[in-house]
Amino acid sequence: SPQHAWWKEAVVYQIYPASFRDLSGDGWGDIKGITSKVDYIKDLGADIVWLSPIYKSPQADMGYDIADYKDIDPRYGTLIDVDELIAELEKRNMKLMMDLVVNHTSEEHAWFLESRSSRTNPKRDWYHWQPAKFAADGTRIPPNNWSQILGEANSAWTWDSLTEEYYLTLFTPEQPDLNWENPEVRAAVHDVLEFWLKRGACGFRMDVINLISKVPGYPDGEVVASDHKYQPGSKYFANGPRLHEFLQEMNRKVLSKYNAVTVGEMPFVRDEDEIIKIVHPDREELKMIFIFELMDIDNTPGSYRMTLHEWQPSQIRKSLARWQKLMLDRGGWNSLFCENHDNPRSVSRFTSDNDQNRELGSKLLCLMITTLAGTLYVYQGQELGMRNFPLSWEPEEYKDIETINYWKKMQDMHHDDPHRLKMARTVMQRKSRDHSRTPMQWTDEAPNAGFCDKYVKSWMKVNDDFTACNAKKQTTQLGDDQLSVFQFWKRGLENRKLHKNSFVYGGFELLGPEDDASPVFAYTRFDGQKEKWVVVLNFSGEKVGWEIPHNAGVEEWVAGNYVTGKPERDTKGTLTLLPWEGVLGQCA
Ligand code: TEU
Repeated sequence: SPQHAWWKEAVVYQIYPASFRDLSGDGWGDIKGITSKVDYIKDLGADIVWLSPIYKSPQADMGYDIADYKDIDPRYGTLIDVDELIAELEKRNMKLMMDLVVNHTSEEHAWFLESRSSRTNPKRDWYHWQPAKFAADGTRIPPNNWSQILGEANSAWTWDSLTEEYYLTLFTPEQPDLNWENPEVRAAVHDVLEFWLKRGACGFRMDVINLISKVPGYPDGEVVASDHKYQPGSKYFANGPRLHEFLQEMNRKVLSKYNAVTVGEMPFVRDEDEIIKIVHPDREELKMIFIFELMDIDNTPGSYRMTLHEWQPSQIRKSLARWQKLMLDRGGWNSLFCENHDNPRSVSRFTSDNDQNRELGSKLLCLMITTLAGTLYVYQGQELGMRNFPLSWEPEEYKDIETINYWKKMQDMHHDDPHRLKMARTVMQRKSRDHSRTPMQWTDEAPNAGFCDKYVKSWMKVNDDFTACNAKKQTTQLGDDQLSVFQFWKRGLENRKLHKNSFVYGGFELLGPEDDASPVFAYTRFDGQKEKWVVVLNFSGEKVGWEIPHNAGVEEWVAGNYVTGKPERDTKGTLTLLPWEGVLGQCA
């Protein structure tokens, strides 16, 4: 069984600072607001707080465009506020994880301003500059056909009219990609790492860290989206030839000295061997990564997020079971998440979020994630069962650049086709990143649900359901008859820690069924011969029978999302699962 480490048992709570808690009264969340809620996070059972970026930034992509890695954006506070937050966390035996965004900077970063100032500037080569190409008719065209990740209709290259060259901007034109081939760039990044580790951060979530090495020559991407001028080029900019070398260098030069916790965000990669290389401890690259298989379940293959795609509940089972086994068998380490700031709410996406099912669905996902092997990540509001906002919200309520680009593109293409525009609204309601970015619902106070003062206009509208779903209600509700989603999470995390040798480190076996049509995800978790658990999850809104395997040996069903206490159910024969039901059983 895997070697024990504090960060493997730790629960990470992700905060989206703009939407967590505003104390300064400007309608934006801030660091002091976060510090004021540390007890809430501790009470839930989290050990590490990961902050999405709070650095100085023009906020073209909500802080994922950094203008100064060593300073804090005034709307969030100051470095002193961060020191205070770290101190308050440490008092409670908790730690701070920073978001490191070093595949690109903001176009307003001093490095880029210098790089752009002239072709001969010493920092010219810190970014990816390329001369224009010319079409047959003589018009200027970008160096290749890659599309922007957050604006698929556009080229990933931005023209600089001053120095008359293109520079690479994979996400948006405001986020120029750093050129990691240049050793000075890498040294500058190492210096940033050192700065935050010295200040007391325990480590980093590394934004799109698998994009830092690009295939030399920038080859054209294959044509997959024929209705687009530009194409996804991820084959040539994800997991490029020098990725392992760059990761090992970071580890050797800085991270290892602090035993830093690292989690690499790695979209696009699917190759098992490649992934194991990155997380295998012997290779000293990263401690763990975010794999996107589950997150891409409803994307059209080969496309980015703003698409719909039919999927089956059995895909959840297959994907998770595969990675559970693989990491355990091959000595890697999983990170567990089903929600973050780039995705719709998990209850809306993977289960059913209507008033009748919202709690069941949230608890079903909680039961799943708290009983799997790996380091667990919870995204703010997930512990309350926060859900997507409704279709009726006007397009103006969406604030994210990706959604804005998408809606603009759809209006350009289909302005005379109401049906297509309606479809686009549906895609936005189901897939947009905005859904996870609405303000935290702390109380039932209109109109801002305790996120900010009621006389202040919050930067983003609060989801309409805050009277039914808020932290105050869920943390104070004591009824014997019902556990709130928050309380269910709290118990789940307690049980996970109490039995960490099974749930965090233990073995995993899938308990059937094998057929694609079955929505049941059932598995055992065990600590050698010492203890064994059975988890059965129904990912459908229908009643479904599940044959308890005769060798499963369930002695008692000890928890479930329908009841507070122990579900009174047979331990042999057929288990009839109710819609969205999940149960946890203990074996003899
Ligand atoms: O996200 C990378 C990213 O955009 C992926 O979600 C990717 O688009 C998806 O897998 C494709 O289907 C990170 C940050 O989390 C995000 O907020 C930033 O906008 C982005 O990088 C740029 O920094």
